[in-house]
Amino acid sequence: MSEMFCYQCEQTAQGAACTGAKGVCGKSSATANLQDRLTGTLVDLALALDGAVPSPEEARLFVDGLFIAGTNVNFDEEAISAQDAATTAAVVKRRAAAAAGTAVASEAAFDLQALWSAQEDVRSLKTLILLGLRGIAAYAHHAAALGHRDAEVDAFFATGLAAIARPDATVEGLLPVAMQTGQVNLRVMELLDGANTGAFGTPQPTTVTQTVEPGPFIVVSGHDLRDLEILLKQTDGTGISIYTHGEMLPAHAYPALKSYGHLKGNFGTAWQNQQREFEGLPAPVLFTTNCLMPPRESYADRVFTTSVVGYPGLVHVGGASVADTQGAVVDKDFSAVIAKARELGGFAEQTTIPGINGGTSVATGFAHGTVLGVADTVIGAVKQGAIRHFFLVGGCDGARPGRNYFTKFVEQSPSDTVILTLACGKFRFNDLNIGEIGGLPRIMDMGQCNDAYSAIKVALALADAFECGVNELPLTLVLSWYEQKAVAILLTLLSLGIKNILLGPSLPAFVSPAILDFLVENFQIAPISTPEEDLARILG
Ligand code: SF4
Ligand code: SF3
Repeated sequence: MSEMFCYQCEQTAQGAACTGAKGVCGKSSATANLQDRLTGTLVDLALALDGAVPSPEEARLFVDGLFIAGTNVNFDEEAISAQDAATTAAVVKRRAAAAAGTAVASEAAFDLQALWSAQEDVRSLKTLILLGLRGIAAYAHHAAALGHRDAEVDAFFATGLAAIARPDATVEGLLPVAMQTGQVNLRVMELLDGANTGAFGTPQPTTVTQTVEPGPFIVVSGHDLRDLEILLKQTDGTGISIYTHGEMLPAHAYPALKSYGHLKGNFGTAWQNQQREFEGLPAPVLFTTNCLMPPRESYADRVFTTSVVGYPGLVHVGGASVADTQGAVVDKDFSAVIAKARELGGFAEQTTIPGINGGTSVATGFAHGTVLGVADTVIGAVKQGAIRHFFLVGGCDGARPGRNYFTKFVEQSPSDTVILTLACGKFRFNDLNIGEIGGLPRIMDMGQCNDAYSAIKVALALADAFECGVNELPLTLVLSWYEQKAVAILLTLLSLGIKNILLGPSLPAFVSPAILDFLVENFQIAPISTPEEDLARILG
């Protein structure tokens, strides 16, 4: 097969779908089709479960198999095939157990083509559910790395996948499943929040330098805090410094991680700038999760992947990253990355990689624990009129030129408004100095996309304090989306009844006109226009 069909992310070709031999992200049709096959096998597993709760091994297959097919996660056909083979074995085992020793008629494998060719509104909702499940899987993966699982979440992988397999599914039948996807995502984000804060403490406001010290160092990208911790342990006392990249920035705010003196600072900005930022880098880069771009030849020899991430030709560090509660040996061994850091030696002199707007440091650590810790100050400031409005300007970044909307929006926001942010879209403005209100910075970084839970918690607490609904708060969500975690988060917000969300830089290709009408009518969701117009309309 040389044709592919993929429309799961914001940069999809012509805003419609990547077809042909290669996607915009660089994914080949062979890889895309293998990912579809793996997804079909996961549907088979869901159907074979027939309502039973997945075993821990089966849950792991759902989590990793769904995550692996996300945007910019894994381009390695061998790795995807191996995941498919392991899932197929689990399907065979389940079917055999269900048949209780009697001969089982071999059932046809689910072909994802059936989804792509369904009636457009059914296809749209089924896609929302599937992509939402991929987002949930990412969060569940990180929580599992810290030893946290949830039976409700595990069971929903099977429920959701079985729903997308139904040939007789209707819009009316699928809408509640899409809302349930959002609710389960809220549960998994809560699980992950508990896992992160339980393991590493409550994030504290922290200013992080973008200056890299001379000497050997390692850049860590992706979202997995557990992998970062393992690497910090293995490099402790070696003279090798660790710098975060992209979504790893909020790691600096966790007490247990910031206690490592060699976790020095942050390198670079959002994922789409990596090819430029890694060019000629005298250090290795470790990708713990997305977003990995096809590496340029000039630096491919220094990029390492681990866990669900993969790219042909890059060195993959295997082994488990499962938390060992007994404090015994951790399987994962980063010595190849460490050896590369020594070989490359780092910069000879102090080197600053400024942010997009020229700033040389960025602040993070304003998760729900911190913001709600000063809730009285915040509430007082709103009541006295010092804070007129809150904006949550957050989400994934990407390469489209229209994304400078978010920088301009923040720059033009009046001085009596607060910008809460999260995920890698913040690199467009987190190095700006736009001042303070009542001792609090006007830009507060709540963390990774994984920490959207923090924003929801703060919004619900504010609504409680003001004795109103979230939609009545002086709060507007201005979200940038790129990949599947954003889909899961959007479904969560809708399932909570949150209205008037502004979404950009473009609306998802997989939302059909009728489903979009439904979202506009029921949730008043709207595309971004210009910062001037949107600010004027919101602030009245
Ligand atoms: Fe295209 Fe995005 Fe799919 Fe890549 S992940 S093939 S860019 S739609
Ligand atoms: Fe998304 Fe890659 Fe930035 Fe976590 S996952 S935010 S794009």
